[in-house]
Amino acid sequence: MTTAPIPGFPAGFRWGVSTSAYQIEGGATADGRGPSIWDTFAHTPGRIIDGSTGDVACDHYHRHREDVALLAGLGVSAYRFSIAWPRVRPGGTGPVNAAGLDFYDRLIDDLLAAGIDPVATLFHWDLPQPLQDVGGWLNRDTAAHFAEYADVTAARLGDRVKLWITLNEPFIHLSLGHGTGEHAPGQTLLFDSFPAAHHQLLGHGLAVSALRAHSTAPVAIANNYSPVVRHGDTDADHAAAAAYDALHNHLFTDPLLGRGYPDGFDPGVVRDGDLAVIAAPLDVLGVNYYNPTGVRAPEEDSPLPFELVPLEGYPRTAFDWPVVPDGLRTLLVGLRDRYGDALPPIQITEGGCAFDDVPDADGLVHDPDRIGYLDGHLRALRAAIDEGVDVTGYFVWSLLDNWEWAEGFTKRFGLVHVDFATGTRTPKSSYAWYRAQVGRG
Ligand code: PNW
Repeated sequence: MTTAPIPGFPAGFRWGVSTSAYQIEGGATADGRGPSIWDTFAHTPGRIIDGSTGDVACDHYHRHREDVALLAGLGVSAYRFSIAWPRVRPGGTGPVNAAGLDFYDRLIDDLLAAGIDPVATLFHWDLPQPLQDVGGWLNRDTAAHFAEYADVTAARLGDRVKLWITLNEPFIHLSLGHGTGEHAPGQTLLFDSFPAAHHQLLGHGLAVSALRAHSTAPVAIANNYSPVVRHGDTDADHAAAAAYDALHNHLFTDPLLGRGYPDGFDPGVVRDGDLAVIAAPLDVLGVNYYNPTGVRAPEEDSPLPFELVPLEGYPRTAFDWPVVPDGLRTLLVGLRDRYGDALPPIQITEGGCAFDDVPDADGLVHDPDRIGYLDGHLRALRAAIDEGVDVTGYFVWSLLDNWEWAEGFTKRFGLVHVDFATGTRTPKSSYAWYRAQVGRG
């Protein structure tokens, strides 16, 4: 499948790709890195579908020059990666590990030499295990430790990072990590997990000040959003859809944009002054979008105030996620309508899909479904921009096939195929397609 580049994106629009530390780096014990909650979780039998770990992953820690060359060949103007807190401060508190910062220092210099803006996420779910041992994000102290880590990181890298992202998808870290347990740290607290929402947000707000003390680069947070598709029309269905919408789409964004927590969702651990810290002005809102969510009223004995239902009638990815490009447009228009002037400019910090990509006899990897996915979502994004939503960038998840959390190596999201036995990288046909889209032919 070939489709022509989609015209009409604003001048200076930022085209990028995203990755995260634990999913690509490997080098789990290299140069003083300590364990994170994901090392612990992945090494616990039964947690990861294929029994794999991120010990080696894409071995990006040792192959980052090759990966920067792939980025340069792709022609993107920005690369979003994450910094591993357990490399920078392995104990979570205590001594800083200079060798950990050295790695990101080199990566950033290599990116700048290739003309690529470094976009750095500080927390993509890899909490240092010693902090989990004293309660993790359920412990208010973790917010202060996160700000200390932001401070030392920005002091070293803040002169060259072009956009900071504090947290990646605090809702997914809350819900899958602390609510239902499919992700690290594997807690199943359901609504009792809410202190971990507040403490992530507090950590974000404290980190914003730390970043601004060392860096003039703009500051963002990357939230996951999923437009709600209500099933059924009873009062109970309407209430369930509203509850899920508040949880997934408003719980983090309302306090960030100065509205406090949604009604009925107070985390119970908010102290005087916290909401002002959390509402520190943001320069950019990062939006990660994969799919909408179908919701209806729960069964009577359900512990949750909603039931999630699969959306029928759409193509599906290898993750079984429905492909609904227009959901991106409705999401963006909905954010603009809800938050109005309080909404900062948006960058789409993740979008992408998993398919079962395999090299053919000639070693080429054809992924027409991914091209179709990206083409559809970029057209929906254009439509949202045409409707007046201020969107200034788009990042594909992901540069590389990588270690997809609880799915291990079984879900391939990359524009570049990775042979996990050898580490060999092979650009897929979507890589050439995206290069044309970003304007490098
Ligand atoms: C995001 N869900 O995670 C993450 O930011 C990436 O690290 C990840 O690889 C990517 O999306 C693909 O999964 C999500 O269940 C994990 O709705 C789960 C969900 C959404 C996003």
